[in-house]
Amino acid sequence: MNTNLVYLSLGSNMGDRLGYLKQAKEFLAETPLIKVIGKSSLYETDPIGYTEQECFLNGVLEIETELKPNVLLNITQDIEHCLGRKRIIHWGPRTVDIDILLYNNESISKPELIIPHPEMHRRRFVLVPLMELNPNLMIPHLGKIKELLDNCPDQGKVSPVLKPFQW
Ligand code: PH2
Ligand code: MG
Ligand code: MG
Repeated sequence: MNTNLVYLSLGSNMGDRLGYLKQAKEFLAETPLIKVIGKSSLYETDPIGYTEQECFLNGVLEIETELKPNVLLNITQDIEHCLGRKRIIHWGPRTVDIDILLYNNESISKPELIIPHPEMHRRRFVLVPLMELNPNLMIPHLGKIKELLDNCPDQGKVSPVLKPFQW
């Protein structure tokens, strides 16, 4: 079977944020046909978009998978649901959010799934952990990760969390 290299962005800003992120990572690692091969540090980040909400913990995982993008999307949504996510406010507070950032070098544009993630270049809480994992990454249509970070309009706080609180 051919494996695919995928980057996932995870975030939480409700309740036991670290616990939710750890559980989400474990669920992914236990899923057949998914292998977690890299994890960034976790970062404490200012909320972007809808700002009347608590700060987030954010991180990025690198996985290898034989799953097709739509199957992977269903799995990430099942995990969000299992961990108690309710969709109330668009871009609002959540126990855990798992977004597919990149799937190999592919571009996908379907109503339910757009890859590369259409907001990723506007979000330091995505670019900083992604760059930590792979500083030479080239993102389809968007270019080099380092240049995206240098030109990113978002100046919100993205600060690494202390070691004992890592996932
Ligand atoms: N997710 C959002 C909206 N805003 N802000 C931060 N800091 N981190 C997030 O994960 C986040 C956000 C929608 O998915
Ligand atoms: Mg999101
Ligand atoms: Mg999402």
